[in-house]
Parts: sequence; C-alpha cells; structure tokens
Amino acid sequence: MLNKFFPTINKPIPYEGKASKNALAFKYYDRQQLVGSKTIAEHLRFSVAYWHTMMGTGSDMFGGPSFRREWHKSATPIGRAKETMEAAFELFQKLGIEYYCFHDRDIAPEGENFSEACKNLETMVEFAKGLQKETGVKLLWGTANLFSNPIYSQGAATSPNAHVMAHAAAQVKHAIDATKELGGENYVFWGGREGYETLLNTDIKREQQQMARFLHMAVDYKQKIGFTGQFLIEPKPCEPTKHQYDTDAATTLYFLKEYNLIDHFKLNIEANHATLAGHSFEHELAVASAAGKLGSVDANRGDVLLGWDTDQFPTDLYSTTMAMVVVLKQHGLGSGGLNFDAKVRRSSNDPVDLFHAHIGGMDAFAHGLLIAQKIIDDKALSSFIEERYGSFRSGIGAQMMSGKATLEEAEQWLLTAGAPVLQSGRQEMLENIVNSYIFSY
Ligand code: XUL
Ligand code: CO
Repeated sequence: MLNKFFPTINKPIPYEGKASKNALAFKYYDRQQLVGSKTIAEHLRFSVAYWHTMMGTGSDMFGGPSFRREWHKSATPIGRAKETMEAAFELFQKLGIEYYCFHDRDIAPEGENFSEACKNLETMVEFAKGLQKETGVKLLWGTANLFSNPIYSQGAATSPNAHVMAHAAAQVKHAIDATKELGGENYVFWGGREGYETLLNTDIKREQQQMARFLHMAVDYKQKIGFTGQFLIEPKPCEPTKHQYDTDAATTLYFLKEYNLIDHFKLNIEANHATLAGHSFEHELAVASAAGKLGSVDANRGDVLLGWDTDQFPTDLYSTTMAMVVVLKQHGLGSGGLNFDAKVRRSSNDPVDLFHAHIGGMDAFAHGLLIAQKIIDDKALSSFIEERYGSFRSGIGAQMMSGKATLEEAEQWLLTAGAPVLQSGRQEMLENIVNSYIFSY
C-alpha cells in the first residue's frame, strides 16, 4: 500500500457497522455486502474528483490558499504533478475508492504553450498508467478544462473567435486520447463557459450550432480512434456564465435531439447543478432516466441558503435515498458511477478532512442504497404509482393511449360516464412511508 502523504491513516478505512463511534470508519459502506444481485461497491462505483480533492487549495475570491498540501511542495510543476498523483492514488487506496476523474489540466501543468501542455499531459498519462496498474484503481472519466485559460473567457466551442474554437477542439482531441490511453470508461463534456453574459453581443442560434458541430467533431474522432467509453454531457444553468446552454437535463436532451447527437451521449447529472437550475437532484435524475439517458452522477450538494455552487459533500439521507431509487429502477448506471464532485470547506484545512468528507459521502450513499433497495423490493411506492394510473389499463384510457380514441369519441364516452371522481395523490402518506423506511435502518 502506498504510504507517504497520509501517514496518520496507516491502513485502509475499515467498515465497522452503524454502532461504531470511530470517525475514520464506515458505518454503512460494507463494500462486499450484497444488495440484490450486486455488491455495494458494484452498485455505487465511487470516484474521487481530482480537481477538488487533490488540486483544491481552499482559496476563494476573498483569500488565498488555506490548505498547505505536502504534495504541492515540489519546486517544479511536473514534480508537483507527480507528487500530487502519488498522493491521489494513496488516498484512493486508503479510502477503498476504485475510480477517479480528472480534467487534463488537473493532472498535468499547462506549461508555456499548447505543445508543452500536450507533452506534459502525455508524461502524466504514462505516470498514471503505472499507478493504475499498481493499485487497480480505474479511470471513471476524463475531461478537458475549457474554462480556466483566459482564451476561453468568451466560450470555447461557442467562442465568437474560430481560432479559439480550434484551440478547444485540439485540446479535446488530446483529452480524449488521454482518457482512452488510461482505459477511461466515459468522457465528460461540461460547458463551463458555453453560454453568454449578455444578449447585446451574442447570437444564440449560431453559438448553439457551433457547440453541436464541436460535439459532432468529437464523436467523429471517438469513432475514428475506436474509443469505446460513453460520452456524457453535464448540465448546469449558470456559473461561471450568466446563462449556460446545457441548462438542465430537459434542455440538454432537447439540444441533443435537435442536433442529431442523442445517440452518442448520455447525461452526467450533478446534484448542486440541479438545485442551481431550480430543480431537485432526484428530478434531474428522473428526467434523464425517463429518457434512457442517465449515464453518471456527480454526487455533491448545495446549501439552500446560498445561491451558488458550493459543491459540498453529500450527507442528506433523504436525497441519497431518492437518488438511489432512480438509479436502482434503471438497473444501475452502467459504465457511470458516483463521482464526488465536492470540496471540503476552506476551514477544513487538514488532509484528514479529505477522509472525513469522503467517508461521509460514501456512507450517505451506501445507507441510501440499502433503504432504496428495500423500498423497491417492498414495492412501497411503485404499487401505489401503478394503481394511480390504473384507469389507463383498459377502457377509454387504453383507447386514448393507443391512439384509437379521437376527441369526439372521448366526448361521447364522457357524456355517458359523467364527471370524474377526485382521487387523492396521498402525498403525505407516501412521505411518511419513505420516512418509515429511513427510520428503520
Ligand atoms: C463544475 C463541474 C465540473 C465538471 C467537470 O461545476 O461540475 O467540475 O464536473 O468539468
Ligand atoms: Co461536476
């Protein structure tokens, strides 16, 4: 086991059960436990987000770094990148997390120019390959950072400058190569700056066409090189731009259909992006799932009192339970997983805080999974839902839904049937049922 950067955690975090008072032990995440036909680890496919966990410094707009990470101390950028990666794999091993996700610029320094950036990325991909082999940790997804470099300040694929769009295209090419080389199971597109600040200088239609073309170019390249990972789009309504084109699941699905991209993409749904869009996490999951397009999840949470992307670790059991109900109903996430796109607070400045944060998130989802499986096994919600729509099984309901009944026929039927009888949605009863499952675990 790697053991250099987190010497105080000298063994993998154990599972001790819910009675344990050990802060550095799992209470619910018993990775080998069977839930239905899969182990808890197979269901949840947790992943560490390299950018927050390894690259985060605790800085915000009002103050500089508050974390002094051992792995950021090397004198050279490539030395720092290598030590950061060693620390990352040590953390994955000690947490027992089997996947990680990165942006190209998280794992390798950008250097002076594009060619240097590409060379650095190749060096770090080789380095990652060695560590993946040594530890068995795999790449859930890779992506390109098309938002930090100032050239992307007015968009990457949707920049008004074709030169910038070409730069982004070249960068994505290398990021897909890196992801393929490392056996990445997915590749994510998050359009951080693909949106606008003001309509006074923006042609929305043209920018959306550019974005679609860019994604088609990526699909063509994927097919050409034989990359078999799933392409994912991650919706977010705003931040950093005022308005982003991939606002939410429904908007993104429409965009993909409109531009003939729907067969090549699924969605990566992030909890805090859902709430920024004015939706609940489970709403976004359910919309994506209903379209057969829920591919992966960025697991985190926002703060109801703050209107921005706080990216906190998920701890809300109600939310993780409802999320896992959606995931179980569609029989899992396939090649996707639960990526902790979450950061410890600025004041949580010790390396051990990274462990507390991930342990909490893993337990919240393991606990949610156990409850969700029981809700599904008992048909605690589904039998009610099925009955609620029961009037469509036969008669006028079946006729309308099969396209047999016209408006006139519906009227004829109504005139003999009389007024409909109001039927309760039983929301409070159902909320109590969910609570009774949560309380009993
Ligand atoms: C930003 C965000 C990104 C994506 C990957 O809000 O969620 O980190 O997950 O680019
Ligand atoms: Co994300």
